[in-house]
Amino acid sequence: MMKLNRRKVLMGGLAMAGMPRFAKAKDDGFLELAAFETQMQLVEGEYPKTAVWGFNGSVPGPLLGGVQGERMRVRLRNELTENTAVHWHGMRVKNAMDGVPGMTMQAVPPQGSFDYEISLRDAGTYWYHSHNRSLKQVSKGLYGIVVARESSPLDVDHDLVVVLDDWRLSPDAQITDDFGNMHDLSHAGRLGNYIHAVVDPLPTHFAANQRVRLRFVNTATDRIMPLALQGVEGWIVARDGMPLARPEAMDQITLGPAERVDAIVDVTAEAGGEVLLAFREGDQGYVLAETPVLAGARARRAPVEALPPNPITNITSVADARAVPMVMEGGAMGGLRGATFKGENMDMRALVQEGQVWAVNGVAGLPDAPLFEASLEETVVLNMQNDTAFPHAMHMHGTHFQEVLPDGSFGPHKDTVLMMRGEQRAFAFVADNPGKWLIHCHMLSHQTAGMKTWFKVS
Ligand SMILES: [Cu+2]
Repeated sequence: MMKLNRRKVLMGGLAMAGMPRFAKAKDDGFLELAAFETQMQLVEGEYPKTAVWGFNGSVPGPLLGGVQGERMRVRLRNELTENTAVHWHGMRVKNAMDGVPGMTMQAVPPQGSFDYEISLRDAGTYWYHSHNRSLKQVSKGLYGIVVARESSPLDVDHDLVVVLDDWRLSPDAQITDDFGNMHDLSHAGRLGNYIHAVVDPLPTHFAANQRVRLRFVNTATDRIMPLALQGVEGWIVARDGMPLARPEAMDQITLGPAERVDAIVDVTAEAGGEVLLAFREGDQGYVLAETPVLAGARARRAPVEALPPNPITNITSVADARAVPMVMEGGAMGGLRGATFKGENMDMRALVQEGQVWAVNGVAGLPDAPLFEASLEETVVLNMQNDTAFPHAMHMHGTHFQEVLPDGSFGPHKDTVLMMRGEQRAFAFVADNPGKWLIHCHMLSHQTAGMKTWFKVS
């Protein structure tokens, strides 16, 4: 069995879990989401407060959402000193609401604002984050969670969001400003030294046999999170917001940047015990959250059932699909000789000077022409191939894709997938959302350094 030690964080000190502030709607129905710098007690103990960039003065920002089918209106106000924009990760929004500066909207300047109107088409766990200078802005804290609840509530005793992040802090607990240094960009990204979980709402205790829904979100810019739970037994019921056709028995959870998992767990620890969430690294674990367990009278319940499906098309065949190769290259130890950047052929030296060291199909950075143009309702298969020495968390905007499995069946709907070194996997989707959409690595260091492309649906 895995050994867990009581060291809460990698750099020492205590992990803290808190609750973000709620957003209140204005008379016109818009929730205000103001981006500004603030001070936050990120690390407890004798550490000073950390200067962060948050929404409405907290990291994570306010929990947004509602009931599936409702409409969400959010007014982003930029009170920073640089441009920003908000992307709704995993939400199948209209293209104009996708929040990508230069592609779907203009970046919001300081003192500017932008009105987002979003239908909660799908139930599930999603998140929002800055999509402008995103490596820096997400590192500083510009993100929050969106929960779209099922129209009939589940029979659970707690419904908790577990927000995971990885901060790179100086000895006085300040975010280091070495964003985008070439070592981070060309290797595994900006890995931090303080892994932190915020549980919202934070329960004071569980009772034995209680049933708990846990919505895990990895908001880290680059860190893959291997997680383990003790004192519970459970099932994974959704990935990246989308319900699984059949719940999977939960063992360990590994979340790449931006990935989510919804789990429903029963508290198996007895009274006097505790439920632990740990970041697991090899045989060692670091406790991120612990909750005591009190006596409970309720008997354990029936097995967990699948959540009701979301209204997204299930792939049934890829026989007539358009196949699109997507080869990821570059990075340290990647053997990339050169690539095209801004229409110019460059050798590796020139690419390094431009800060562009990753490429998709031989192109670093966003090309002028889309990777492909799909007609509405066309089925597309992305044949991804990771020809680099690092894993990549490949994310597609606009809709979810399903892996084409070797036996010809299709995997769960996902919006982000962890492609390990050397892997070759195919992902199919129906191009049912018109507009211009990004595909990029959600290791934001890699995205910054060139691993991104786009496609068009018309
Ligand atoms: Cu990557």
